Amino acid sequence: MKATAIAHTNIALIKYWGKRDNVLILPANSSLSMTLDQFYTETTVEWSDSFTEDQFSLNGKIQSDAKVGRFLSILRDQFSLTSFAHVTSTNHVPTAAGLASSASAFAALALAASKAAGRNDDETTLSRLARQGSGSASRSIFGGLAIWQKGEANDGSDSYAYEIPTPSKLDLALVVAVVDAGPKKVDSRLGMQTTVETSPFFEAWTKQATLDLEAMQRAMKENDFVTMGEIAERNALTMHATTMAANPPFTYMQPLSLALMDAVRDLRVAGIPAYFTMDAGPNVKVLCLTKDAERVKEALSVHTSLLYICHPGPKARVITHD
Ligand code: 2P0
Repeated sequence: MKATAIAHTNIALIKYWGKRDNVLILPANSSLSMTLDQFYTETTVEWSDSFTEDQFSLNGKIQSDAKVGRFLSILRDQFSLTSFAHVTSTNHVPTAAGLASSASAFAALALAASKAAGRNDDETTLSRLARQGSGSASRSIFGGLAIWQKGEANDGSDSYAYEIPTPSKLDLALVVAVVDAGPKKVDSRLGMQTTVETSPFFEAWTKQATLDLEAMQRAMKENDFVTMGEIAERNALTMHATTMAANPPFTYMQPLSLALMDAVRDLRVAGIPAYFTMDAGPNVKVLCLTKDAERVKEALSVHTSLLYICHPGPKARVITHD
């Protein structure tokens, strides 16, 4: 009753920002992401009747984590188990780079827990499960590019991710520029909830994100990188605009984030197609073509030395099991 799985982080090009159901973790809008080859979580789960409580250790230290505890209860319920679990996770991300992600964590945990329970859940089921740990984890079950469809049902049955083909003629890269390795000032779960409840821009955001996703899929089919980049960049800024109008207002941007965005705009003036995106933290991620990735990295190195060139990565997978 023991299994180890790996899942990679993902970065959304069309963002998930706001829930329509906080308990089942159902999003207000569908999202689209790239799974990254460079950063992943490796997790071992053991279910045993001899355990007297759940236990979770991360990078060698026992943790008390409410989200993991809640998720293990959900898994126990859905797997019809009565035993407790011991969970051991390691984040394979550069030390203190602020890139550890709940997406890779809950995707690896869902897969390892399922396999350790002797199940052979398909990817749709795993994505639906991972979603209940953290929304973005639904996408990390898949490699390459994935869409998390918001679904319509109130029970979450149709809210899961699926893989879509990468544009056939484009060799995509994402350069991650680390701005601040410290903990987030506003946790993403709280940040999106404050936005849903108070931001007058929230409704406009969900409408625009839906249009952006359609336009993004069209651009991808047409291998139109410039349009893809323009949509991703505007989608990220639209998401960040909602936070500035929330009550209390907040932003994830720091001065260095803005400097990096300017550097990306300068690259475009110099003829390099590069477009930024940002999540619930100050790091800036730059979508570009692989042939331009070193040039992008060099341009950003004026502002930060912590830079990583990533490519579309593999799907979540089991590496060992009993
Ligand atoms: C995303 N983010 O689409 C967006 C963009 C952050 C900004 O998914 O509450 O940690 O666990 O479902 O998945 C971060 O939110 O939130 C996130 P929960 P999660 O990648």
